[in-house]
Amino acid sequence: MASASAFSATKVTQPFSLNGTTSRSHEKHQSFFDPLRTAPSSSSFLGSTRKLRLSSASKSKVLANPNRRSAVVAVSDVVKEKKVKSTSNLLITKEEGLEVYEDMILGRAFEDMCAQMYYRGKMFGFVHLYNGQEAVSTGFIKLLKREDSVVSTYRDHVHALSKGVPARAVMSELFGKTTGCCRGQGGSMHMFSKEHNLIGGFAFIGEGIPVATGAAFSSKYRREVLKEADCDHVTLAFFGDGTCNNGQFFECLNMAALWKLPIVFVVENNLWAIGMSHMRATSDPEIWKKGPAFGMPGVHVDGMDVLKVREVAKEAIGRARRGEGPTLVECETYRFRGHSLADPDELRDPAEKARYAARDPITALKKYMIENSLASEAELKAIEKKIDEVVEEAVEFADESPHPSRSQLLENVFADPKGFGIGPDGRYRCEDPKFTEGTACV
Ligand SMILES: Cc1ncc(C[n+]2csc(CCOP(=O)(O)OP(=O)(O)O)c2C)c(N)n1
Ligand SMILES: [Mg+2]
Repeated sequence: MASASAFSATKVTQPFSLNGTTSRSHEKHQSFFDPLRTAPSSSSFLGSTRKLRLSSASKSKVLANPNRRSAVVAVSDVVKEKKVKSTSNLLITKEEGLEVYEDMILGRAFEDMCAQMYYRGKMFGFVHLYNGQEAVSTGFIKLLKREDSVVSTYRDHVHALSKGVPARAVMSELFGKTTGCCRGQGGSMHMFSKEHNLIGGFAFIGEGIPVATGAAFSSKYRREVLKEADCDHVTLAFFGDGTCNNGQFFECLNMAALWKLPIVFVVENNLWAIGMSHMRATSDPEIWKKGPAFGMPGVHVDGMDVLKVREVAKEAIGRARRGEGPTLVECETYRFRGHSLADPDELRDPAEKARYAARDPITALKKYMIENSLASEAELKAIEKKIDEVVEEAVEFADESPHPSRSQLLENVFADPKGFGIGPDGRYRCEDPKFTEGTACV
């Protein structure tokens, strides 16, 4: 059983393995980011660069410090403990497994359909697909309560689906129709649903992190200042590896740790920021290490394995809910398509793509479920068929829905009639002594 202190006792956490309690097909891919490794192997995360090597000086520093490993708490210990106490060796029940499988299939099928619809001219602007990363969205978001919040990026369709926004509302949004979750005004990069506490996709990288931090602050404020004792809402902030080089990331880690906010920072490290390799852009590519630097646990997890992601997510979300503060989780993942549908994806090494394709999180879960008699082929096929129908129906719904009226374009748009900052009297608004009172009417 994951104890309350499993993360909180740690100053530093360590890349971990789950000691064979999850999909055996992934065992050979464990020990990513092991600081004691010097030569990247073809199965490790570091395999994507041939340039990153520990210098012999830093290598001997690491090796000379025998406490380095014992000073850390590995999540494998949490899982081992769970294994001992539980009657089953499995990390998931049949019902949970089927739910997780369905959510990942929905994400994959939805995105594949988006690609088709985009190339048929049904969607406009940039469309960023999530194929390959499903274990992260599903592994985290399916553990949330409805009141919990999710903040996403421009790669946001699947986060919206995992949070329960209906496929038809997401597809309609992509088609720019009035029945979309933002009435067609947001499009691919700006999914939002107040009802589902999806606080937005954000086109600017890093823009969502302060919003998520604010949402987490509001939960804490409601509980501690407004005395809403049952307000234990948690916020998940999803963002990419490239985004971790932006200032907001560091500022928000600081505030979240300082105020012990109920938030989990979930880094989807897919190794690339458009065409920039993570290894070339970041002074220390092990992003999880930045958590302890701010006084919160940092965890690295195999983001191609939904069962491992779930175990880490349970612990991190539990910590946040118990008021123990934030966690930084780095999920090693990979996108199976180009950066966006406008990207011919010619930069990434085909061998790297093939390595990660072989670790497809959906195939891995399917294998695990069948090998452990959690589901039959037929049951999983039935889920795939059901989801195909959901996605087909979403397209039909979106296609038949009306476009917004032209007047909707001007809703919520504010402009000074004579130019930016110039009032109706032709004078600069800032010359008005009452300027600071603002001019907005609501
Ligand atoms: C503030 C800002 N700067 C630059 C960009 C252009 N841009 C779009 S996506 C991207 C890369 C982000 O990579 P990462 O955070 O790893 O996310 P991924 O696309 O891999 O999911 C950049 C630089 C932007 N959207 N916003
Ligand atoms: Mg990336």
